[in-house]
Amino acid sequence: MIDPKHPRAKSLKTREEIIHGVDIGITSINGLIAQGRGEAFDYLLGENTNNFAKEAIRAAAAMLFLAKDPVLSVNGNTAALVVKEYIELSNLLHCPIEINLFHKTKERELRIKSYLESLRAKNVLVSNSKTKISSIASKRKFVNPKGIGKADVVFVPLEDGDRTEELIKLGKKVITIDLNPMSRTAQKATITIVDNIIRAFPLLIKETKRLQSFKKDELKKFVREFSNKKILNAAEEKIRKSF
Ligand code: PTJ
Repeated sequence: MIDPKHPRAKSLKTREEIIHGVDIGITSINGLIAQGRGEAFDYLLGENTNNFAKEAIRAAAAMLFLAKDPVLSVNGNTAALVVKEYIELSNLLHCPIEINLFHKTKERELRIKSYLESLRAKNVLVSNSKTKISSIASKRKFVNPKGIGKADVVFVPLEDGDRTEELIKLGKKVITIDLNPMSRTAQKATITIVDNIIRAFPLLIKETKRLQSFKKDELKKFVREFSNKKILNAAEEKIRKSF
């Protein structure tokens, strides 16, 4: 039991959630290392949602609304940390959640599927061994034709790899949440929310609800005026100033 008065209570609770994910077989043991990497960047970013993240969240919500076939990609860490948020966003956007794993086993994939469905996720897709994006080096290449295969916008949080670059080459738009503004995914994505997913995802949902009543032209303006380069520079500047 974590004492709520502990100065690092939130961070300790998040660690427990990842450990629980490993215990119930939805999170890879490698997820512990990824979490540690994220924590280090969070520390340097001040452990709060900076303005550059808020700006990216607004553009991301607008882009998701404008998408024809959006899809939310989930892995072992995101399933452990923000499963309810995934389900809420997928319901708001009427879009699928697709399980896409780096340390892929069919067993873990199916366990994540059952976990999501036990929490009433309506549309959960798994990879299909016959459909692949050959240019992706890892097992992340296997996708579902009804999800990532046909999507125009893919939400790909918490991953540092070559998938984003390849999805972009295929003409898809990628939205990520990543505490490391220098990760390959952060650098190549269309929109990078540099923040902890446990803070950013609830804000993304709030913003998605707020933008529901906005006209298409207004949403397009948010996307058009967004510069990911500017956001990444601001995040790197914040990190440099923390020393
Ligand atoms: O479940 P799998 O098999 O797909 O594996 C998932 C992990 C996360 C283990 C796998 O994708 C991996 O090894 O990821 P990386 O290469 O460590 O990249 C994770 C990225 O997410 C890094 O850039 C971290 O800084 C970042 N990150 C970690 N925790 C958080 C985070 N970003 C936002 N919020 C976090 N809580």
